[in-house]
Amino acid sequence: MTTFSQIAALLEPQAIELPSWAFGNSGTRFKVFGSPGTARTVEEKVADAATVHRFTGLAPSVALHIPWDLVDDYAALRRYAEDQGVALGTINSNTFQDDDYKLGALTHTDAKIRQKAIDHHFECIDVMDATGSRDLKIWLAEGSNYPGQADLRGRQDRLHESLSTIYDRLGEDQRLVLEYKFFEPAFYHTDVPDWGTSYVQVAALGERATVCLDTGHHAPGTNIEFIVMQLLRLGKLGSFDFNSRFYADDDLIVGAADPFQLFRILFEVIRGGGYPGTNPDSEVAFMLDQCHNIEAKIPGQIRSVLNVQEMTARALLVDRDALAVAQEAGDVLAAHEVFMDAFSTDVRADLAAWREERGLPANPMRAYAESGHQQQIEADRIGGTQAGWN
Ligand code: LRH
Ligand code: MN
Repeated sequence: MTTFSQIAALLEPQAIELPSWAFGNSGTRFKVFGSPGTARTVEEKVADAATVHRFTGLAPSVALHIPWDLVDDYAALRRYAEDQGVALGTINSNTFQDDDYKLGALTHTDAKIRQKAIDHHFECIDVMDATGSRDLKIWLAEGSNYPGQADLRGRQDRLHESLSTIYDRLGEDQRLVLEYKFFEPAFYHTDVPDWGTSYVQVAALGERATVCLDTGHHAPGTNIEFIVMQLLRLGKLGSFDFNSRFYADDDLIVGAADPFQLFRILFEVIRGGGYPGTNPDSEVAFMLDQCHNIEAKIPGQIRSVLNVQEMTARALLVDRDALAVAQEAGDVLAAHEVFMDAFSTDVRADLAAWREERGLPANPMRAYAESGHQQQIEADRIGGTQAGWN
């Protein structure tokens, strides 16, 4: 059995990017609840992300969503973030809230609409130039609601044409990550519904085009860790959007709904060379993509990165040699036992000590609750409009 002390150093380079929009209000079509102390500006969202990093040491960057995080001076925002102790990360485009995109954006039959959507991505790349971001993340809401409504083949061809135009605008140190989702807001077909379609589209673009895997974007029962294995094997796993769900794209705290699934995913990340602690050359980005509809947002993000760290530690505890021996021998139960021994190992006390050794609070959730920070921002952030999906 691998011991915690044998894997402790492998936890050092873990970095989980936070989504700016997790610090604003989000909800469902039924209700978006506000809550005291919620960020009102991009700067306050960045400051909240920095607070999570201060208490965990796990979240050195924050992703932006355009235009939700529109500012006049991205170079100034970059300096502000650095002063707060974080970097600006993935730039997320948005072609899902404009009336012109009702029937599509990059796939639209009208070349003028496609060009408008392409121009939006050019603007996002300009933002990346100012923020120093590497990744342009594209999630497309595009699809149809009724059979016959759309020419599925024609849309794929137009999508390739549009993505090629965007890809050609990227700088040499910049990447495009294409996120797939099997449904919603389209309910009959989605133009990028699964890993295979995303892979086919990005493989046709070039080296710096990869796939984004959002853990909430699969049909129930999908073996997500198998997809992780395959995309790593193909060298096309660009990034994760971590969250968890019981039913659909619930965007709940990662590991909350199914901690064992998170463990299995992280095991395949490690086995496939996607974890920087065991493969320093890994280029996989780890991001959260969540909405804290009813719970406080900063502690929600703290809990989330701690869940990823905890399941990473457990996955690193898998005795790979013993596992390989049992697998090679076809010893089904022995192999499963080796795997489950690691998952069943409580690493919380070891992680608490690991944090203290690094000047971090042993229990970041308790430390945040006792810090008075939440009360402070609730007192300070009076007036103005709380941030949201607009
Ligand atoms: C789409 C998605 C995408 C983001 C949005 C906030 O469901 O996962 O990654 O743009 O959530
Ligand atoms: Mn996502």
